Amino acid sequence: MRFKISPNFLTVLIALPIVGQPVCFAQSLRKEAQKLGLLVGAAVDPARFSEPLYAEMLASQFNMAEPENAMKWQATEPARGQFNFTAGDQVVEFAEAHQMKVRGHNLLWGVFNPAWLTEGHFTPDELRSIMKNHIITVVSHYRAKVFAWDVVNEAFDRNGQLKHTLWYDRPGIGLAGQGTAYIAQAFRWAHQADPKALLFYNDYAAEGLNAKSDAIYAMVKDFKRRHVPIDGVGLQMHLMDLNQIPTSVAANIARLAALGVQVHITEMDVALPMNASGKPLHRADLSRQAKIYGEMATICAEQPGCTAFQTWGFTDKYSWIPHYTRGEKGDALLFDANYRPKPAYRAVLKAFAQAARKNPKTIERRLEIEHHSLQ
Ligand code: 9MR
Repeated sequence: MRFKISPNFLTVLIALPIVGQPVCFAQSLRKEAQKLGLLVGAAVDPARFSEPLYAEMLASQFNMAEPENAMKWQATEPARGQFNFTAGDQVVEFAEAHQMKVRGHNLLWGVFNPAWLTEGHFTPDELRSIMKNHIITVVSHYRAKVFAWDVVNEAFDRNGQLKHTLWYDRPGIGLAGQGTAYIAQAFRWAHQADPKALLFYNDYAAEGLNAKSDAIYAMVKDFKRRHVPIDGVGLQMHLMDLNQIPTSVAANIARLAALGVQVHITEMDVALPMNASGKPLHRADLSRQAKIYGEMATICAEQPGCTAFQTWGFTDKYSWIPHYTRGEKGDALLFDANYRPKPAYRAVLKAFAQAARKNPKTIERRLEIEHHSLQ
């Protein structure tokens, strides 16, 4: 199945008013990001590609896509040794048709694994071989198609301690009690399967300086020193409370960049409190949300080491937040449920445009970093 959008379709769509407001394609995040040498992405669900506005917005506004769920363990290895790449391949196909990059997510996570794995009572030796086979098979399948992988997702707790997981110590792959050794092993196997893919560690609540981001920083420093193949850190940026916005994000990005790794903002959303009819409780929150998006986009755009800015979905029609908060929070993304751009969208666009005018050296440096990493 091809998802390419024909130019004729585009023309029709440009002229089409949606709920009284014309869609304006003259502006585009991807055009502005391009000027910065920056990737701007969204988490996507290939099941929505057949929805014309979904596909059109995605292709016109973003130059990167990451499957929200389609490359996770449950999707790719639903039974032991039986791989299914159908949904993930659809993301790659869409991206190729629209000159977008694909970010892979994720190879190893302590939660949301299939029951055959969590309830299999495997020995450490068996788990080690299952993990190796999964990483090598998935990364090999997407070699030269997925340019960057979240190799390990959310391994640290808020105190900077390693979480107790199947992979670490329950029972683990034979490296329990040896700190980040199992993480290093995952990176080595991923690198073996695709030496050119950029390999990331990805986590939430580690955007600013805190115990978790300190632990990640220490791990990256140690990996770099020992030549464990790590290329970047993903800062998820799920902001669930308008009154608790991380500070010192710029300082955290700067210290990671100084170690020689890239930073991607990987899963940004800014949840708003909602009323019982599914509308924001306070209309003014839309501007607060816009301000936060704008500030984070500026921080990323102004640092050469921040090479991608991505949101977790792009339309409020499809987002994990209402489900997760049982309807208490929502409207966390850049486009509303009718695909109309929100103040947050305009804030990000403006942040990119201003950054592009501000410091051409930042852009040059970012392009150098990207070029170097893709050698
Ligand atoms: O948004 C995703 C949701 O649809 C899935 O049910 C869930 C479990 O696979 O994962 C959500 O995405 C998470 C991402 O993979 C890692 N960081 C947190 C994201 C939101 O929970």
